[in-house]
Amino acid sequence: MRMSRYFLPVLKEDPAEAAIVSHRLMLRAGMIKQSSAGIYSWLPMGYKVLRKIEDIVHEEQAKAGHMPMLMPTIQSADLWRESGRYDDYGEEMLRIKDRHDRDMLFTPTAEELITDIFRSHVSSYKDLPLTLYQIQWKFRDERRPRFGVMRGREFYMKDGYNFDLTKEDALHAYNRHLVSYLRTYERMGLQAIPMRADSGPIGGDDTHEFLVLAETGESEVFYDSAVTDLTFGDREIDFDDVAQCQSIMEEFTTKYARTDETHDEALFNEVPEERRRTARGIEVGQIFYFGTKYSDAMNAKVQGPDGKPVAVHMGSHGIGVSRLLGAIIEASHDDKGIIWPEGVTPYHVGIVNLKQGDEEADTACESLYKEFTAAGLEPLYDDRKERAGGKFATMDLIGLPWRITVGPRGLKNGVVELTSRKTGESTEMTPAEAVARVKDIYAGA
Ligand code: 5CA
Repeated sequence: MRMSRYFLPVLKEDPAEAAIVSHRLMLRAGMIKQSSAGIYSWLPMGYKVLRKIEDIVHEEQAKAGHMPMLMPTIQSADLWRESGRYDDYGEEMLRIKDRHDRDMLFTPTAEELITDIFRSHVSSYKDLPLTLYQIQWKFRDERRPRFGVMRGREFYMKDGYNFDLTKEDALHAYNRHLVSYLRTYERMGLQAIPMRADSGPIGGDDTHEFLVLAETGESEVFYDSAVTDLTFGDREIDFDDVAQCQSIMEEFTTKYARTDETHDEALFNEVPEERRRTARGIEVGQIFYFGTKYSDAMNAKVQGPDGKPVAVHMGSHGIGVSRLLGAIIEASHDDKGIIWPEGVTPYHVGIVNLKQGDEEADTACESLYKEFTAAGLEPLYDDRKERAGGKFATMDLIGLPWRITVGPRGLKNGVVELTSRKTGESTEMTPAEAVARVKDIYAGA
């Protein structure tokens, strides 16, 4: 992409309405624009990162054997009356009437609709286990939408649903999701700690939230600092291996880590004092096992091995896809702007031409641009006739992890400069070396 043709409406001033850094930086970097309270348009760069996050979620779901699909955002109230949640959900649910005066709603989650699809098409235990998911817009009429995309009213969510014959099988699905989520967040450069939580309107007793530690997080959390030493890394996982998933689940959930909803002071005091931490966290996902809550209410049964009908065991599993942009920025920024982790960066490398119009500089930039593109990487080339200071400030603000600076003076010695956004370190090298270095970095990312 050439900056001269890009739609990147960066703001010079800090917007007054933004109380936290991620919201401020997303507005300043021209990623989103508020349309009404808690509802945003995603401008090209914001949309690009959203898609990258979505891609990672899809890839990791595929590895776990879960199937993508898509359900509508507008649903009939009838299914929600069957489960009893039409009344329970309260004012958070956006209720709509169609022209025939029928009650409709904008989906806040989709347990009812997926259960209806399941009961219409699956009738035998032989078709289990089954896990279906979607990434779709949700609406919750939050009392206090705030912090930009972190607590929106309209937000983008991955929601997945497992159907199993027995509780034991459903608990494997729960563990499988936990394992797959750990890997998903790590690929985005995040440490998200599974914490025992409260299930709220979804229901059930078994639930974990995934929290990214950040001062601006909305949840108060209590944990044993040993949990922050755990990393998932690039272990080989067989998602059908019940014992392997269970042992990873135990590794990550046995140490004390709870949100304020389930915090137990007496248990917490058993953690050695020097390891006890109280902090704040951003909830980027949650997994639930709720047994037969919906299958009982909605009569979703399959024929069991003995020929008798049994209600299926279910769970649901969510990732806050749009919230993740905010969480990643909260975890990775400095006073100049965003610092994208390589896994989600909108463009792999920025090219800054210090003297647009200088024949040699222009030619060198064009050839870098072509080489990166040919290598399957996406460069963002600042080809505007702007002062170098302004170009650097924009690059720092939008936070691409790597920048190549090209100017007539360096080119006289055959070199350009490669700069890391994170460390600020710059190294001179030939253009060919710079291309090779950046290719290497992303080959390993
Ligand atoms: N049906 C279940 C699992 S699919 C469910 O709805 N779970 S949830 O309520 O925990 O939502 C899943 C994730 O969506 C949350 O962990 C959070 O990251 C994200 N989320 C929830 N509400 C909002 C909101 N108002 N704005 C942005 N993200 C949100």
